[in-house]
Amino acid sequence: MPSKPCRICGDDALHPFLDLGEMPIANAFLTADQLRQPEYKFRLRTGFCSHCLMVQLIDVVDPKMLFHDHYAYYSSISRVMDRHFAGLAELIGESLLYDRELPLYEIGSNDGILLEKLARWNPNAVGIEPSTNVAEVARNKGLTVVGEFLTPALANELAAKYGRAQLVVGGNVLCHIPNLKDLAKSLDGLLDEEGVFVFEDPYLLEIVTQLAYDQIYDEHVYYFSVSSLSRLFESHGLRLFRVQPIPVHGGSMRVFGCRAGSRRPTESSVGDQIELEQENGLGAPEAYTVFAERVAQSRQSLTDLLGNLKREGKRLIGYAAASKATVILNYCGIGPETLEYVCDTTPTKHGLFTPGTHVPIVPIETFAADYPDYAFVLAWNHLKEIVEKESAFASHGGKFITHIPTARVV
Ligand code: DWN
Repeated sequence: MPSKPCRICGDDALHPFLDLGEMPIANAFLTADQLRQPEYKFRLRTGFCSHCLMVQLIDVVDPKMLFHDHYAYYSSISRVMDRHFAGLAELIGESLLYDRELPLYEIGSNDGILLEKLARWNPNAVGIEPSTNVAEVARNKGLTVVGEFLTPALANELAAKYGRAQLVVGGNVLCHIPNLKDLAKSLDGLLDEEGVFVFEDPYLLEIVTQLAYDQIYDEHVYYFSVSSLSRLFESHGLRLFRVQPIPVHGGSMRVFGCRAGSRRPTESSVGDQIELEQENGLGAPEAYTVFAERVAQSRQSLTDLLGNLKREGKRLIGYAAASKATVILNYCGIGPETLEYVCDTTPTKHGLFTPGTHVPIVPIETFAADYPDYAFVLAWNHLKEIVEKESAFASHGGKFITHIPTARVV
């Protein structure tokens, strides 16, 4: 299958390195009626641009098919994420905000998990969220949310209405935006002269090291390194001045940026991280070829483990109908013949089926009512939180399975 030019720099040296096959939309959970209809699928494959170093999806799904009035992911589901965003709001409030009159904007504010904490520091906190169902949850908390995709035109409108921002923030949003040139223009329209932006996204070096291939799906168009991001921002008159690795979502990077001409000095963390990425080979295609080979081995280890347990007559279920679950189940060919069900805390997912593989999704109470032998944690990034809160499962002799980096019983 031919590759495509780089979405960032237009170079035609995009090296395809991983093909996870035909994939449904990760969050397109199905009703019983929809099981009989054909599902939208696209080829899930990634490429690396050796010119601008950006790792990206080769085929991109129209964002309007992903973020709409029934978006399945509500950010407030995890206690760990709630604590994480409380920490981010505190850091922002204590060290980055500099003028109570100037607004701040959160891109992709979802159900308001971060925005409500930021609003305690600055009453002029405005969310921008195109998935209208989750935006409504945030509005019901009394928050101001604009229910649209951020575009340069909207950025100018917002700056005219609320003022230019001392801060623009996005938690797990930047990598979801296919047109990053427009995003840079939007930042230019929104940011005050000394304004700061902060983004957190899954970090490429962690994805590669931990074999977190299930971070790769339709919503995540890019897999950032500090090297690729700093080049991108520099080409648009912006500059990273600090980076900070953070543990959430299996290993993410928090980046802090400003206008290129801002008085803020660039801190050593930026150069140090770029050096570390070079040492780990992220600037050359070979690292990605090796990654793809290890991903195939990881799949084998998982299908072997689950197959052996089934042959021993064990009862297996999936835990958490995360977006990542769609990737794992489809790429590894795991369906209802292996997993009795997937349990999940999100009420709107109950009664639906996993995209592509059609495993029924049930409430967590179903799991607790009749414990299986093994629970395969499909949101491995929440493994610690899940194991801690499900201690009764272990007391009943139940065991958890994880597949990152290779499959094992924990
Ligand atoms: O970037 C994104 C991240 C931040 O969130 C989005 N593209 C979409 C989403 O990805 P995800 O669905 O893989 O997110 P999580 O947070 O890894 O998984 C969430 C799912 O896990 C929800 O359906 C709820 C479920 N869950 C559960 O059932 N019990 C989660 C936890 C923590 C639990 O204890």
